[in-house]
Amino acid sequence: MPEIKKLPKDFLWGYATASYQVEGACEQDGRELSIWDTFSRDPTHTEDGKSGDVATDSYNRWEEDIALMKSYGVNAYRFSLSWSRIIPKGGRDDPVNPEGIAFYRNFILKLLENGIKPMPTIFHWDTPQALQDKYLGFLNKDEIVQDFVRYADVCFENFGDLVETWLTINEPNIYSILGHCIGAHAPGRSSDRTKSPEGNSLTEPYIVGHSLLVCHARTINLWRTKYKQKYPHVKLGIVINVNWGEPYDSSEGSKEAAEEFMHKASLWLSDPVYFGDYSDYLKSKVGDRLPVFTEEEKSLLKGSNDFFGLNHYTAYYIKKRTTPIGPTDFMAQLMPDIEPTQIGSDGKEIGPKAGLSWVRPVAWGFRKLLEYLYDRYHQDIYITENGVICPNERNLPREVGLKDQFRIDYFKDYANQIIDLVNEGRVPVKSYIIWSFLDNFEWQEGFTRFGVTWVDFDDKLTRYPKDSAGYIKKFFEDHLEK
Ligand code: GBH
Repeated sequence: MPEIKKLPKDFLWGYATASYQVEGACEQDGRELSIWDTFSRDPTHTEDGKSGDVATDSYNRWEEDIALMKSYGVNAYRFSLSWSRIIPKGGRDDPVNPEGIAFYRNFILKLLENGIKPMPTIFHWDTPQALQDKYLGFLNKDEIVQDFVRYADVCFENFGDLVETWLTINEPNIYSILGHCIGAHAPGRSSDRTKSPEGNSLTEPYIVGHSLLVCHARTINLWRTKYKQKYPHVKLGIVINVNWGEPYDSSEGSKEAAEEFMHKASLWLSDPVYFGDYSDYLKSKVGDRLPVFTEEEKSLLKGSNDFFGLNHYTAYYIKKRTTPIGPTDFMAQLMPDIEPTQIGSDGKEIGPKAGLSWVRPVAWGFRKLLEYLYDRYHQDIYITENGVICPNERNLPREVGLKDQFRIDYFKDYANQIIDLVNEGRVPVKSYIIWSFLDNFEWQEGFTRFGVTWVDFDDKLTRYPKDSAGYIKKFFEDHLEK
């Protein structure tokens, strides 16, 4: 038997979800609406015409969910807090909802009782609708920062004694671009007037990204000044979505294009967290559409992460753009010089087709990315999301869907990259959190099947473990030091 390479016993592993994708109960116990409630209640905004009003009803089934998770052997769970459940109207002078606080406090206590470390995300895209109505949410930095920091303070005050790992904001790059350039996510803003009566796809994403970073920086500052002394072991970080961009071929043009892709799609919002400002490279490309940080903001941002929170799913080949950009292809207009493709210069696909067009398994890209990020930032990396959907999984009958070999292969290949990098002493990866605990509301895609648990959306939302849940349980039993 070859010796099995191990991960240290404090390595965190488990599953992730987000409040709007699973909780449902959107007007229960004092919760008020978020921008995702209003956005997805318009049936033209989701693939299946459905909203997350009920989702997987996890707000009501939380005990059952924790028991199931426990049976999967995890030692951590990443979930997000719903701002409008905690402060229904969202604002700094608005009342806190005691039922919201009680729900999350009980939830976290139950996790701990089961040996599962809570990893809450403070903000996973569900801005209170009242704040969007009052001042356009993250388009108004001065207002949103004050409201956000007060919300974070309420979270720290009420759950700070129970949590060791906080994620401040999930994927600010996706919130900015999908919500304010393409208009596919809430609040649905875009220059495309068939989608949105107002919005500017080329400027708003940068304004929103900027506000999100300042919210992160001031939240960290609040923690460090008000709570850190009391809870010195606690770690906090922002979560960035990063795909790997592989140069299409060995030409200089492809190399430059891949670098530009990394900067424009992702490093845009992580460089400031480490270096205190946008890169000169980004400034030269985006020019005066990029907002400017004050000196105070720069110093608060620099060094504001205790770890790099990474959501990673897939890779693309990147080449210099050769084809014209359509008048409403605003995403391409944000990155006009580069073109991502899934077919390589050798004519081969970068990875097998999965159940959604954007997520092909490319495990070697994961390894390259982890090396790249560590070499850039020299900090521990927490994988906060990684996952896949099997080909056609959304349309399979349950008996077939439960046998998710495609997902098993994906996890095996990705997790082994981590094990290798850690054992080589090459990259300090400290967690592997898988998306997702259960099939759920996949934003504009409607209900899909990203979970290791099959949810019967037609019959009482009953949960059935897929094969992958058992595979991963055994994998970590074998690979974690005892
Ligand atoms: C994460 O986003 C989210 O944090 C999580 O809530 C989500 O459920 C999970 O991944 C699975 O998708 O318009 O071609 O970009 C990952 C980044 C951005 C990937 C939006 C899918 C939509 C297709 N996602 N993207 S595209």
